[in-house]
Amino acid sequence: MPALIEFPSCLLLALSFFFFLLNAFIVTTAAEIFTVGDENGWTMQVNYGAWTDKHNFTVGDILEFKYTRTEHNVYEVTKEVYQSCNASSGGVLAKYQTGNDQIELKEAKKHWFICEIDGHCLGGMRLAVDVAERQPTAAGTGSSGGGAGEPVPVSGGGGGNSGDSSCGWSNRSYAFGRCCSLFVYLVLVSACIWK
Ligand SMILES: [Cu+2]
Repeated sequence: MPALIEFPSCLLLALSFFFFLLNAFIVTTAAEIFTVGDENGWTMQVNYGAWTDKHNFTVGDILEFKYTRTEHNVYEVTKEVYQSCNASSGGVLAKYQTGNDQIELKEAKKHWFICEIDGHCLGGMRLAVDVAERQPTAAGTGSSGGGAGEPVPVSGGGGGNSGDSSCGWSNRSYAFGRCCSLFVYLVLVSACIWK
C-alpha cells in the first residue's frame, strides 16, 4: 500500500488527534471543589440552603468542609436525621472530623450533612445537596454549557444506550471513553508505522 502521508506528519496527526480527544474529556469531566459556606466555612450563623442554591453539584465534585476541629464535625446522614437533627439512634452514614474534610460526591442522589455537636444542626449546620449525574458532552456540541440546571434523565436500566458494551459516550463510561481515545491513537500510530 503506498504511503499517503510521510511518517512524521502521520505521527503528529495521530498525536494531535489524541490530545484533541483527551482535551475534550478533561473539559467535560473536570470535577469542582466546593468550599461549603465559601469564606464562612462550616460554622453557625450561615444559611447553607442559600449556599447550595447557588451551585450545581455533579458526581465527582468535592465538598470541602472547613471548620475548627474542636468545635464542629461533619456527619453524612439520612434524610430523616437531617430533618430531625437527631443522630443518636442511627442514620449516620459517615463521620468526618479533621477540620478540613474533603468529601467526594460519588453518587447521583441527595446527600445530607449535619454537624452533630449538640444544638448545631438545629442552629443551622445542616446541608442538603442534590447531586446530578455528570453529563459528558461530545466534542463539537460542547461550547459553554453554562451550568444548565436540569440534569438530562438517562435510562437507568441500560436499555437506552445501544453502544453500551464498548466505546459509547454513555454516562457511566468515562473509563471506556478514555480507553477509546487511547485505542484510536494506538491504531493510528500503528497504521503509520506498519504501512
Ligand atoms: Cu457544629
